[in-house]
Amino acid sequence: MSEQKANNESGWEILPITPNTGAEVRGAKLTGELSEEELAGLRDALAKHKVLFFRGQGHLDDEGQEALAALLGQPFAHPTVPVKDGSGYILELDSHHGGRADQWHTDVTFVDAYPSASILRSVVVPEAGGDTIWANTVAAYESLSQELKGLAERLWALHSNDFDYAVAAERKGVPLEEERNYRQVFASTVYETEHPLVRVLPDTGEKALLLGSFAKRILNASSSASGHLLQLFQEHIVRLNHTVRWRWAEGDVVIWDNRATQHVAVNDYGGQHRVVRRVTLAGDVPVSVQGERSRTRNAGAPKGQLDPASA
Ligand SMILES: O=C(O)CCC(=O)C(=O)O
Ligand SMILES: [Fe+2]
Repeated sequence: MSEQKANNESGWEILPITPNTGAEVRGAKLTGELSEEELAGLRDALAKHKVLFFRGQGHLDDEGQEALAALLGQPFAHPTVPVKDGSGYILELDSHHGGRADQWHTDVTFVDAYPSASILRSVVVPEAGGDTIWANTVAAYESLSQELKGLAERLWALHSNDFDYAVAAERKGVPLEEERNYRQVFASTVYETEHPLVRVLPDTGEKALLLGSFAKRILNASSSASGHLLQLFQEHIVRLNHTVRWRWAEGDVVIWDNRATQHVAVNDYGGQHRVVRRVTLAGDVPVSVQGERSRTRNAGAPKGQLDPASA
């Protein structure tokens, strides 16, 4: 590896895919036993590029992925979806069992301290299609006008995991029954959290927009105004200039900063099989520009027993 290309303390090559979002890392073998230099290099590259792509990590099995997660942070189990059998923290998304994350989202924002990062490994890749796209929510904040930054900094949104699976089931190529089963597990208990639309990231002081498909409405706005505001800011976040798109190969691993990105799995592969496995890392409670922390409204109320005041 030439000096010039080893542009990081890890000794790995870090090749940006777009100027502000996503980099491919070459020369790395991900395990639960990275050196101090590799770990520091990984953290620096993640803070800078927000999404890191690693090809050729076929040596990693579930245990290895969990060991890597434990080295990077505190693994965090999904609040409602059971972990894969025999694993501690692995969430499996299998397209034959309704596992299609085809709406833009940041992972698990319906809880207050949602994950700081996610580690995703591809296990079965469709012959064509099934790419994943990430959007950089720091770049999205920065590209707003001063006026819209000011507005966003004053808004709060309610995030919840409860939504109408029957509506979501209109999606191409997904049998209704398959979708329904998945959604029933996903929203078996209801979580609701109020988050600021702009959070200040603890490590870098960067400001990031916080929305995605778990954001149901803007607080203190009519339902019409709320709908328009959600659309305005969400569409801005996912503008192509803020995104990076990845064509998966088996054995790829992607690590993203879940406080600084949203992502979506493109649902264009019909009945082809696609399997990915994820481990998320525990995060911290967001803080607004004014220094206010996100607020929990419901921490896992059984469905149907929500406080009516919060409906
Ligand atoms: O299937 C994918 O590519 C992304 C799935 C997803 O949203 C996740 O693992 O958090
Ligand atoms: Fe996700």
